[in-house]
Amino acid sequence: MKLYYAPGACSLADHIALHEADIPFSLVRVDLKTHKLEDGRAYTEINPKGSVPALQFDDGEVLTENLAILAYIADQKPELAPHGPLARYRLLEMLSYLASELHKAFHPLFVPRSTPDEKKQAAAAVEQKLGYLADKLDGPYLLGTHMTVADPYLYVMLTWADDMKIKVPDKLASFSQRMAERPAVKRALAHEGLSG
Ligand SMILES: N[C@@H](CCC(=O)N[C@@H](CS)C(=O)NCC(=O)O)C(=O)O
Repeated sequence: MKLYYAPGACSLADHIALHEADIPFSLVRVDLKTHKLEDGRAYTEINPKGSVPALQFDDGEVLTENLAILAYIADQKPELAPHGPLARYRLLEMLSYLASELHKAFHPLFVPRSTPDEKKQAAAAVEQKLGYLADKLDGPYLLGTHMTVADPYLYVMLTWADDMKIKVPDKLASFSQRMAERPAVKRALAHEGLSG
């Protein structure tokens, strides 16, 4: 299995989750400026959408979208999914919020052509959504007492917020520190050249 990634991008969530699940995989780095792989091939041959992550199975089949890849990983390792009634739907609910609300809200902050006003509005939207998640956090992890595949996704976006000097609620700053202590997070950061 191969994970197509770019250092520090949202694909870091899938990278961490694969380590947490102890699933064997190899990494293929994508240059998001040129959409090329290190061997010069066009990444769009793998994922026509051009975005990371993409997970390629040994038979060549490719799965894209954070929500789908993280849900797939949770299905391989039930410890990384929530438990209890509606658990599967609670996981999808959270992954959907992270992907379509929080991740999307960051978008103007990554686009060079965004105006300062657009960036300011985007930062305010990110803060509002982080506030919602902080209010909802009722335990060490997003969906309760144990880590699920939703947590690395939030963790990655908190690293972006930090880099962009967006105010992170205290509860989420503590969450981020808790995540950073996990061996799987340390391993993934080291593999992406991001530690230290
Ligand atoms: N809908 C996709 C979005 C993924 C996405 O936005 N990836 C960013 C990096 S965090 C990317 O690859 N941007 C470059 C591009 O789309 O060309 C998902 O949830 O997986």
